[in-house]
Amino acid sequence: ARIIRLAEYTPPSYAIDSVHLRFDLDPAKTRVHSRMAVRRLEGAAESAPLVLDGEDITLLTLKVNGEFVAFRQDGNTLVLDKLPETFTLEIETLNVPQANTQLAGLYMSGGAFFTQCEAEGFRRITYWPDRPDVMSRFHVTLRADKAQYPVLLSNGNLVSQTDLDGGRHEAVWDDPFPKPCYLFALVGGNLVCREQTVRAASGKTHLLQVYVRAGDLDKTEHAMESLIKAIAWDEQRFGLSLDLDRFMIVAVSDFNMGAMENKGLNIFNTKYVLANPATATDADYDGIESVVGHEYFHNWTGDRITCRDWFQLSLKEGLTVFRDQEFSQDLAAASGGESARAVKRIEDVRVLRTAQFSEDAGPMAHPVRPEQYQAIDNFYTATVYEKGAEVVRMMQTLVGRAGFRKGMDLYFQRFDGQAVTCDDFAQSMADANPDSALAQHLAAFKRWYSQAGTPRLHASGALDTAARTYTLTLRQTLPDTPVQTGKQPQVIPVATGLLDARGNALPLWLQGQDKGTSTVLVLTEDQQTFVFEQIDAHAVTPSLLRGFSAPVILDYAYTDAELLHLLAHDADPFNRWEAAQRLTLSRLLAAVRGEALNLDAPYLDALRAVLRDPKLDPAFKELLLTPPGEAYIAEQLEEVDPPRIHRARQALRTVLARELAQDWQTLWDTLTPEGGYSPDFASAGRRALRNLAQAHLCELGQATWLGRVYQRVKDADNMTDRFAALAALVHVGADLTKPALERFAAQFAGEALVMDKWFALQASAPDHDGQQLDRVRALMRHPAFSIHSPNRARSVLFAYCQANPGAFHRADGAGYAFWAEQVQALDAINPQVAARLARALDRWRKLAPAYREAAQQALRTVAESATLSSDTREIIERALA
Ligand code: B3K
Ligand code: ZN
Repeated sequence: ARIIRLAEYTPPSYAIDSVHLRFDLDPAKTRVHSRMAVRRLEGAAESAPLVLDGEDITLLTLKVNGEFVAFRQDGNTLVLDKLPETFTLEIETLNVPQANTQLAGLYMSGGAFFTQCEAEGFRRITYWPDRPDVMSRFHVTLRADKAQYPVLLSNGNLVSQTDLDGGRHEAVWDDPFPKPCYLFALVGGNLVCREQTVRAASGKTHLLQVYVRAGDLDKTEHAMESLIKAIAWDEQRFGLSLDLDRFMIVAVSDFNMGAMENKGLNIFNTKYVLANPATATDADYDGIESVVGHEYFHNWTGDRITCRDWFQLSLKEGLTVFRDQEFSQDLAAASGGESARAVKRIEDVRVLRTAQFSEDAGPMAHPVRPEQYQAIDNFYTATVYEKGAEVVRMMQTLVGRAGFRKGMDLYFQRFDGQAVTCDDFAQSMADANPDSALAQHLAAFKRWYSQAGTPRLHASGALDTAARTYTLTLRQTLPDTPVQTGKQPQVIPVATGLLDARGNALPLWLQGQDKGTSTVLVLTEDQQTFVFEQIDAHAVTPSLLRGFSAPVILDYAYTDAELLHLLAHDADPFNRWEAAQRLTLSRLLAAVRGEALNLDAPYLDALRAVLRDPKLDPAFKELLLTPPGEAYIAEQLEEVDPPRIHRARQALRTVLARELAQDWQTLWDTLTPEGGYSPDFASAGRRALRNLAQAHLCELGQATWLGRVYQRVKDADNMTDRFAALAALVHVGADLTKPALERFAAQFAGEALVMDKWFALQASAPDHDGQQLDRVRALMRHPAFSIHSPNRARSVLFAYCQANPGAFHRADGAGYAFWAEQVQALDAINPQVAARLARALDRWRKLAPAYREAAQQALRTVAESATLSSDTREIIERALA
C-alpha cells in the first residue's frame, strides 16, 4: 500500500464552495446526486487537475457545467483535466448500504441508515476531494420510504419536510457552517427522541435532541443531562457557545468506535448514550458524560477549527480529550470536592500509562503528530489522543489556567473557520503568553509533537545541611523508536514539593525567590540542577512530577521508607497514590521473579491506615488499593511471561484479602447504600470501594460470602452492584458462577449492552483449568454472538486477546492461532476493527522465548494472507519489521 507522508503535503488546487447533495435512500441501491460549485484556488496552475476520491461505489454520471466530459480513473481516484476557473460539477453515484460491513460511509444498522465519514468514509458515498482542508457549505436533500424511515436527519437546520408520491418523503437540511466532508452525516430510520430546549448564556435558545430506537427512551436522561452540562461548561470555562439552533445526538448499535462529532448531528455508539440504573454501571455513566462532552467540545475544537491534514489529528483530538478531561474533573469537583479532581486525574493517568506508554515502546510508536501512515484509521491512537492531551495539559501547566484561556481565545480569533496545524495552536498559546516558559522554549517544546517515545526523567537529590541547600538534579533520556533515533531534549514541566522528616511541606526558595510549597521546575536541557535554599531539615523527601505534570517515566531511587512517607504525608494526592503503586509494584515484581510474596508489616499497615482514614474519599481508596494492571507490570520487565504476571498479581490479591480481612469486612458493613441509586461521584466511590471489599472477601473462599454475593446478583437494585457481584463469582470460579451467569443472561437477553458485558466478563475470566480458550470459542457459538457487531466482537475477541493476557498467552500458542484466525475473519468484514485486534500482539518481541516464537508464527500466518486490508497489513508489517 501507498505510504502517505506529512512532508509531501500540498494545498488543494480547487475549492468546493458549496454542494447540494440528494440521497434516494434504499438499502440495496441508494442513489447519491451531488452538485458542487467548484473554484480554482489562487496559486494553482491553470492546468491543475481536480482529483476526486471514490471507493466501493459505482459512478453513474459526471458532468461539468451540464456536459459529459472525459476523465481519468486511477485506482480509487478520478482525475479531471482542462477545467475552467469556476464550474458546476455534477456527479451521480450508487451505494449499496446493506452490503457495507465496514461501517465506513453509508451503512445500515437495525434497519436504519447511518453514516461514518471520518477519516475517509465520504469517498465511499460519492466522489470528492476527501481531505479535511476542503471545506464546503452543505445543502442536503434526503428521500426515503416514509413508513420505514420516518426520521431523516442531516447536519445543520431543517429547511423543510414534505411528503412525496409512492409513500416516500423528503427532508431538506442546510448547514450554515462550511465543513470538511468528514463531518458530513445523515441518519434515516424509525427512531424516537428525547428533546429539550435550553437557553444559553447569550439568551439564545437551542433545541437538543437525543435519538434512539423505540424502547430505549428511558435510557436517554443521563446523555441529555451530560449534554446540557457540557454546553454550560464550555461557555463558562472557554466562553464558547453553541452556534447552531439545533443539536442532535443519535445512538446506533453498530459503530466502529465511541462516537463521532459530525456538525450538529453527533452519531454515537449506543454504549455512550444509553443508561439507566438497571442496565448501566457507574463506569458507563462516567463514559457517557465524558464522550458526550468530548463530541460536543469538538464543535469548536474540530468543527469550527479543523485539521489541515490527518497528520494534525491531535490538533483536534489531543485538545478535545484535554477539554473532556477538564470537564469531568470540574464536574467531579463540583459534587465531590477538590479531592475528586485527583481521582479523575489518576484514572486518566492509568489509561495513559497502560495504553500509551506501551504503544510508545512498541512497533507502532509514533509521534503525536505522525510523519507517515498507510491507513489513517490506524492512527486514532492513545498517542494522538491521550499523549496529545498531555501535551496540551503541559502547555496549561506552563502558562497557567488564565494564560491558557488567553491562548485559546487567540487561537479562535486567528483561525475560526479554517483548517490548520498543531504549530498554529502552539504558536497561539505562546503568542498569548509571551513571557512564559512555553514562549521561551517553544521550538524545544514542540518536539513533543515530533518525537516518539516516552522520555525518562532521572532525578536525584542531595541535602547539604551545612549549606542549608537541597540540590535536585534532573536528567532526561529519550529512547530510540522505530525509524527515529538521536532525539533532542524536550521541555518537561516537573511539579515539585519537598517534605521534611515529619511529613511537613518545606518552603521552597529558588534563587532567592519564594515559591511557596509546590513549584514547577522546567527541564529544557539534557540535564539541569535546581538548588533549593534555606532548607532547615535533616532529611528531605522529594515529591516529584506532582499530578503527573508530564507524560514521562520518573526514575528516582526511592526507598520503601520514602515511599511510605509520601504515601502518609504528601500534600499531592496523585503522588500519595503513586507512592502506593510503587510500593505494590516492587512487591509484585519480586513475586514475578519468583520470590515468596511476604507482604511486610509497614506496607500492610500503610494500606490499613489508608482504608481507615476518614478524610480520604472512598473512590481514592479504591484506586490506591487496586494493584497495577498486568499490562502495566509487563512493561516494567525486559522479558514477559504473562501467565506468571497474572499469578503474581493474583497471589497479591489473595494475601491482601487475608491480611486486610478485618478492614474489608468493616468497609462492607459500613459503606451500605444511602437511598436509591445515583451515579454521583460520592455514591459511585462508595460502591467502588465496597465492591472491591466484596471481591477480596470472595477470594477467601468462604461459602457464606459466595452465597451472599450470589444473592446480590439476584437482588441488587442497580447494574453496578449486580455486575460487580457477578464478576466476583466469575473471578474466583465458584460453583455458583454458572447459575449466576445463566440467571443474568435470562434476565438481560433483550439488552444488547448488558449482554456485551456478560460476554466480556466471561471472555476475560482467569484460566483456572486450561479450558478458557474453549470457553471463548463456545461464547462465539452462542446464538447472541455476531462478529459483524463491533461491540459484540470486542466483548469476546478483544476481551480475550487483549484484556486477558494471563489466559491468552499460552506456551502452546493456541491463543495466538485463535487470534490469527479471528483477525483474518474480521478483516474480511471490517478492516478498522480487525486492525485494532491485530494490535493485541504489538508487544510480542518482549515475550519469553516459548511464547515469542509462537506469536511470530501467528503474525506470519496473517501476513501471508493474500487479501489483507491495508489497515491490518500496516499493523502486521510494523509488528514484524
Ligand atoms: N473523531 C472521531 C473518531 C473517528 C475515528 C475514525 N476511524 C471520534 C472522536 O474522537 O471524537
Ligand atoms: Zn475526538
